[in-house]
Amino acid sequence: MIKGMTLVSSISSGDVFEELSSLLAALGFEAGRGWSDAEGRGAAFLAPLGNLELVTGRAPAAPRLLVEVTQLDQVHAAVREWMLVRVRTEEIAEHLSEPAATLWGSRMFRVRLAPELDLGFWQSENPLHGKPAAIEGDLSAEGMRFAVVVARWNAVITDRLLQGTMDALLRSGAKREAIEIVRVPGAWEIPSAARTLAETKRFDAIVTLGVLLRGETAHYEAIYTEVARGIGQSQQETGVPHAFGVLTCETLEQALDRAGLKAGNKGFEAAVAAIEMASIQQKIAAAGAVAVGARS
Ligand code: DLZ
Repeated sequence: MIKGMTLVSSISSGDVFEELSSLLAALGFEAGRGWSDAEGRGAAFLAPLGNLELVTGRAPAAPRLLVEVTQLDQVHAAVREWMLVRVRTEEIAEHLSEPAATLWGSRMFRVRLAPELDLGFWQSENPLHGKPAAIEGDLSAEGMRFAVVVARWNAVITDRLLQGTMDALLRSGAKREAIEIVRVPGAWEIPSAARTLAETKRFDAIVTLGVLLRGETAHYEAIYTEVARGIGQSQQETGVPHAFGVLTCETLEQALDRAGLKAGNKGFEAAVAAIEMASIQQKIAAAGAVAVGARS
């Protein structure tokens, strides 16, 4: 039932208000609905998560305003860069501390924007801190390697699927040189090429693209079943995620619709699934490493 919380901070001067607003915007906070009237103004910044922490018995070991982040050192560098244009280099240490270990298994740095306004940025040392119980994949392909196996049969469609796949991979942060494209004669050949690629262990995921048209394909059911089985088997036996982008359509028109015309681009969708599965694999491996570390 609780949807979110708002910590209202009174800012001493318009200048500090501007400075803090600029810093939060520069760090990527989504702007919320602000307000302004004859007596003052407010600026809202939305965060996906918030906690209310009560402390008693001793003074809080952290600033009142704490922002949890995922890449503390990069955030520190961004704050430092932001500050460099506002504060003389020799004064930076007064306003920005170095990231340091906290008493609660995290690292934190402080930003002082005004005598009464300290901000803390922190990151837990536990990579699973604050994560929901479920492991979910991210959609960032940064640093990942992909192989795309694409059938030449019905190339007018499969080329469009390939375009969709490349679009998704590149827009999600994959490097062009981290994507290998392998063209095979038809859908029948996809499983064996996918398997050979997967066995090299050079790829985080494989995307398979092809089109089987019922009207044009003798033994359509038998071929389709074998292609699907082969891709699935390669995925299961090699442990490398294989995204299934093999269309099975009644007509060319239907296939065109699924390759970017009316019903999305299944090549794009397959690539997104490949990225998500590669990320899930990494997270499962990381969770396993943390669990082993905790036991030893
Ligand atoms: C032979 C054939 C036929 C009839 N139809 C298709 C099709 O609709 N989609 C496709 O990707 N490939 C087709 N092929 C080619 C086979 O997949 C395979 O490449 C050849 O039989 C050679 O092994």
